[in-house]
Amino acid sequence: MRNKKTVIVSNRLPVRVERRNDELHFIPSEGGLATGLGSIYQQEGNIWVGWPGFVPENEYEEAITREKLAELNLVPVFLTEDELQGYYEGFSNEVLWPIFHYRLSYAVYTTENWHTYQEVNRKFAAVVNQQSPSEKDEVWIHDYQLMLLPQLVREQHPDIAIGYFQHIPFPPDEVFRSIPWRDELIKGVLGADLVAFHTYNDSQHFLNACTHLLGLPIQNNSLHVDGRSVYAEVYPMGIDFEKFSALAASEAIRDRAKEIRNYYKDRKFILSIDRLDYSKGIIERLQAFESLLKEYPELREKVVLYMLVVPSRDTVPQYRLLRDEIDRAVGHINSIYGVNEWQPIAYYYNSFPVEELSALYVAADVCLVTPIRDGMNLVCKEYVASKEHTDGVLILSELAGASKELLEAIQVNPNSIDQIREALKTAIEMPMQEQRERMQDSIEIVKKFNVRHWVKIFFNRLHEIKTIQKQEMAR
Ligand code: GDG
Repeated sequence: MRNKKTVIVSNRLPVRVERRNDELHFIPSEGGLATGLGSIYQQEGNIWVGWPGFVPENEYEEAITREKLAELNLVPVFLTEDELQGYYEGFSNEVLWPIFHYRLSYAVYTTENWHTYQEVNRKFAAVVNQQSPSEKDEVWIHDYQLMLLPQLVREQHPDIAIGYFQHIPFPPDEVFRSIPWRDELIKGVLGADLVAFHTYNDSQHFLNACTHLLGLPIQNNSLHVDGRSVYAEVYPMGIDFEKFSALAASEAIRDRAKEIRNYYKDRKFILSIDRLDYSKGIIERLQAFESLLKEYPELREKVVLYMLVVPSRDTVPQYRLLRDEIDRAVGHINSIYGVNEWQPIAYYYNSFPVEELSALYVAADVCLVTPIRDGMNLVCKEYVASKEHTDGVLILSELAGASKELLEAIQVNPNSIDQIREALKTAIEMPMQEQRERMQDSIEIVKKFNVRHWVKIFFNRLHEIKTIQKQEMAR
């Protein structure tokens, strides 16, 4: 008898294909999701379905890619440039991303992009359905690019277990209502048996949207949809704690961290790392740093803000504008406050290897994580995991999902320049003993609720829900 098969689906595969000098390269992702789900999709019989990150130029490239990826249990969904434009950049990143991050005025509603989003979700469904899942199989769908997919799979396979995880926030229903196609989106998600979010508020917002928009009554945390119970629950994602902790403990990384600190002459080293995104609060963070230099002139030349911004979505106009705005703000602060010996901000618009990231975490006295909205935020957890042997203080936005877990961080409202400035002052002056005690509490949480734990409890619950549903049917 065939064993149960698990199918993971996400917009991107955990391996990306790159064409360099007419040769295809297969580059594994270091992301948390790839690590957490590695032990699942790499098991024989299981697969991961997603876009491989490039557009093949001909059938030969497509065939080679398919073959190579098959060896890794990966199944590609090939998309054309037009599909990527409409589904990913257009609908996902210009409608869902801004609305789900409470930025109503950033949304651009285009019917054509909505149609492409539907078509691409159908394309993903066709690939999943080709894997001929049977009743005892399970499908775990990830994130907002694939909100229609649970229902599209359900239509073909009424009895299989389907989970959906949303990595970004779910906004209050009156914000979600702004999207012209909101009903179709939640009906799509409701094809799943378990709909999961990082925080309680997100799950409640989703349930409220189902009630207020579709008239579905809520029973505790579940809804009755077409004779099935669908559960909306909370599973905060963790990181690969062991990886970051081991990197931080290694001699090479510790040496590199020392080198970084020496280069900045042992000044208080404040670290900021994000993807380029207006949800991350980068401008406000720069304003707060300037305010620190202005209000506390004695700190000038004693601190350095090391800001790494990783290029992202720079074909979307708002992202290009944000990049220019950051360039201007950094230039302004460095030119006003800098002296020969000292530049207040070391700014990089680049992507670094994870070893360099780890050295920065080890070197940093303060990690400043102040998103205006964030589903979870993994950077702050990676910082904590790198701090078993060195001191440091985490300043964390109360509007990041991680703030619900990391209660010992200095929490700030990310829109308050004053609060961020004062938090920086407190962090810089915090006694070592207090730093250690607070960090130890955070370390325990990040260590225990790591990414493997997250995967395990999600699947356990999905199986449990399937059993409950069967019992309900039998009644
Ligand atoms: C979405 C949600 C949620 C960053 N720079 C480099 C680099 N990174 C890595 C970090 C971290 C990841 O990227 C960023 O993760 P975040 O969680 O901070 O942010 P999003 O990309 O917006 O992710 C978010 C997440 O999904 C998971 O559910 O937490 O709320 O928005 O892991 O280390 N990695 C390397 N070089 C860099 O320069 N190698």
